[in-house]
Amino acid sequence: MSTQAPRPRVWVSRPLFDDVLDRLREHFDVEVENGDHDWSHEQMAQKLRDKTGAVLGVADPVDASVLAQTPLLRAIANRGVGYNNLDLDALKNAGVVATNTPGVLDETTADFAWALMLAAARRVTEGERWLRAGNWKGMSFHIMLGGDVYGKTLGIFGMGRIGQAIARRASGFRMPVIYHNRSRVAAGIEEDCEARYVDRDTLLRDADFVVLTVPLSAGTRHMIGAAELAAMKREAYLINIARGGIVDDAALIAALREKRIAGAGLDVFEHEPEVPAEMLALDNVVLTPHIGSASLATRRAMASLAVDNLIAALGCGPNAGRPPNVI
Ligand code: 8YV
Repeated sequence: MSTQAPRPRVWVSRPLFDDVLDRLREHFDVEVENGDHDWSHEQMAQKLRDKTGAVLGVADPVDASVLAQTPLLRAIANRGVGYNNLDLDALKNAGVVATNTPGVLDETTADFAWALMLAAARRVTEGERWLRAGNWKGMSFHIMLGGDVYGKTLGIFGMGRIGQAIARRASGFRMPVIYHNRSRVAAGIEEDCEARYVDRDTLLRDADFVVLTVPLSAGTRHMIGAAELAAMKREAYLINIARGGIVDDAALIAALREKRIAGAGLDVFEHEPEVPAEMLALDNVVLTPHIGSASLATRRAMASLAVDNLIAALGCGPNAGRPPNVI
């Protein structure tokens, strides 16, 4: 009588599309959480203690303290492009492969940056709140006067795939595009995006929309603080679709309250999911709950790519041993 080797155990830290989970179930014993939950380091260690792999959300932390308690762990598939939740050095030391989901969410996230630009400048959510509150008593020429988008200067910090997708959309709005990046991108990309490289101070000084697409790291933490906000035009808008922590939220609240900039559109916050009460009280900021990549098709593509990565990283499927998106 032959006994089958036990199948590797895999943890999925948040709900995922059922048909995508079924692909994992072909290879592994899958434990999936059926509700959204923010995990502490201790809880992560406890969940991962007996697992060989995991599909994680971008807020689920893995560092050396977690890895010290997860002897079986071989691979982590982050379901997102950002990976500031992962300590890559610690993962490397522990021999754990980490992957992310680049490429599949660029256009959807770029659309959302534009949604925030348009909503902030044209006071879309503020107008809707006002209407729903029963304030609209008749046509008025003077209500909700906002800023224009067409023809204004778009400034992008971070010219990776998402930054480029944002820039390419600007030509229809006849907007000159300036960008700043750790290093200048290839001439062909600048040409395709009709984007001009400038230094950081020039971008802050000249842009009517300052859009952040940089990853969060020690080098970008609070890269937009009081001094940078003071350097922006009074008519300018700040848009953050990247990560909380890149902006000093307290400094931004002060700048918005004192109308030192015209407004902001924020999809991410320093202490997500908490949004400061002072921020909630302001009308000149559009606030959304980290949904930049949240179209159905894109979230499906992200889930599917994360699962492809995990299957391959754990030595199964057509790409066994060759996960497409090792970080
Ligand atoms: C999130 C993101 O993954 O990809 C990223 O880095 O921040 C987003 O796409 C998504 O919002 C789910 O948490």
